Amino acid sequence: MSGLKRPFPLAVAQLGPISLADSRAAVVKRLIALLREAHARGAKFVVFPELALTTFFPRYWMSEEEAVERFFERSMPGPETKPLFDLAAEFKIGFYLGYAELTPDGRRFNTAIMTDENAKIVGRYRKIHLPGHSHHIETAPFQHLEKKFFDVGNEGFNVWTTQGVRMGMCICNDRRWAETYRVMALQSAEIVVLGYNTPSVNIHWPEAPHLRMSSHLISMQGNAYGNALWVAAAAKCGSEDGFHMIGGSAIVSPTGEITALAQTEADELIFANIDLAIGETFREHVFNFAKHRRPEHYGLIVERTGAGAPLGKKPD
Ligand code: ING
Repeated sequence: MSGLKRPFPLAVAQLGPISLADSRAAVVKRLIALLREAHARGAKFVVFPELALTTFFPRYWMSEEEAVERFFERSMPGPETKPLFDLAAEFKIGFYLGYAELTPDGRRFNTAIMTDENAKIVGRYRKIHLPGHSHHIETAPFQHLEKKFFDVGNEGFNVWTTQGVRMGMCICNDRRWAETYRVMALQSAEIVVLGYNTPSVNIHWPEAPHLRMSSHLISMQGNAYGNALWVAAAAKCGSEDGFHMIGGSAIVSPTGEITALAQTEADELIFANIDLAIGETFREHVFNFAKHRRPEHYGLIVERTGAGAPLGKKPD
């Protein structure tokens, strides 16, 4: 008799580099190979990376029009991605897929969708925390132009129930912000799934490369623990036309422990038959929000955007 009380077989499909020269069709073939491996492992859900269909194009200066032309999807699924949806439906596997979304009325989002076991889209998330800048930084070895190419997500952080699991989504930089997880945990999320593209080099100050990996992992470990969540994160990584991004795809437990971690910077599937009952235990005791939280003292979190003056309450 397995010790797992509420098992859910979960896979994270890490992608190695995608070059500017790679077609969407070639990338979808790689996604399908990873989906087949997930199926062989018995997974019920697979997490693919952020902007999983193309190279991480926000590193390049170009006009919004050129970016839209070359890197955005007008429909999901589209002709190139339909084979992935069809095979997922055959395998009865749900998935998270990140891509650049062009809406019919011309808005641009860094988006992820979640499908159920019949490849029906049940959730959509548009990235809220857009890092980087919108102007050209002459001195930088590459750009990080998410604020130029994408609008801020307009649909908030949501949680959907799929295959009996309450699952939320976020994207990349969102994983560094405590609010991301708390808003979903307050909607009773059990798992947060996300994709990311994280450059190894910091263009703003000479940050030691190892810190890119540690901040990536502690952001998820700390917030998984603090919100009694499973967190599953899929990297697109390795050197894309000479621009390196970290790997470190991981499945993180509500205990804060890393349950599975990628070993390479290439296409690689990691897998864990996670026990959702672990989160239930932490939500019952340590992080029983209803019992222990005191929102009357948290006002600044939503009243202020940037840091301001201390409240300086005088003892009466
Ligand atoms: N990439 C990076 C990320 O948040 C970054 C950008 C790296 C911001 C490190 C701050 C520190 O992982 C994306 N795409 O958000």
